[in-house]
Amino acid sequence: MTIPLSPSAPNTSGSGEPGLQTVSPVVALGWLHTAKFLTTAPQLHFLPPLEVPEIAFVGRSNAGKSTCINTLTQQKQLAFASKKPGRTQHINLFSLGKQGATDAVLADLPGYGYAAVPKQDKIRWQQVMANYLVTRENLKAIVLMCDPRHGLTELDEVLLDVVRPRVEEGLKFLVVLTKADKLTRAEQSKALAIMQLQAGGGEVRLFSATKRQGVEGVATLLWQWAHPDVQQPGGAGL
Ligand SMILES: Nc1nc2c(ncn2[C@@H]2O[C@H](COP(=O)(O)OP(=O)(O)O)[C@@H](O)[C@H]2O)c(=O)[nH]1
Ligand SMILES: [Mg+2]
Repeated sequence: MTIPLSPSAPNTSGSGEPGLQTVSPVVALGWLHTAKFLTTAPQLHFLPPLEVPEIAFVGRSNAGKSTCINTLTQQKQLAFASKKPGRTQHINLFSLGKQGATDAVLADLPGYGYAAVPKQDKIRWQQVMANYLVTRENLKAIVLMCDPRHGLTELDEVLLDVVRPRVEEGLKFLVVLTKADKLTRAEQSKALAIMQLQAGGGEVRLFSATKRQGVEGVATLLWQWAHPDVQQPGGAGL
């Protein structure tokens, strides 16, 4: 299925794009390294309303989401904190920025599609996810983890349907093709090309935690999305 997302997401060079500034990967990774557990909530209405940009990580179970978050933040346990009893079906928030100066938040949403989960729980989760993705006001970007060996699953497609209207209104969207080390070069190129078609105007990146492929590129993109207006006078972007 082709997803008609908003046309031409800006390139990541930062050159000449209004509101997008250049940042070194070192700065972007340093910023991500400041991630700290903020709070956890079973449903949207338990989350604190926030003003800072929020970047949500979503994907089917086992897609590599926790590993990706831990790699980006360079913290071995951060997203696995989401595995603690009682938190697996929660939305977990991590604050970013120096102490006392949170400038963005990462949201780790529960993985979906795990076969052993009872149907009732699956339905409940889909409702929580849809509610969050549609109504969370400070949500600025969605990062969808996808194992390129499986491609988009039915639930990924449901998610894309849910977020499409917001993406058309300017919400940023990135597909991270995880575990790229499991593919040959040729398979990687093919997976990238196919997903670029499916993701319409969204960004697509190959990523490998084990080979550290794509880490700097994704980090830079997230930093840019969380700091869009820094150069513009009067626009703090919050
Ligand atoms: N080879 C390889 N395996 C990975 C990579 N990222 C995750 N995995 C493995 O994929 C499995 C699921 O990863 P996890 O991060 O727990 O997925 P989640 O359920 O989406 O949070 C684990 O066995 C990871 O070790 C990667 O970049 N390369
Ligand atoms: Mg996980």
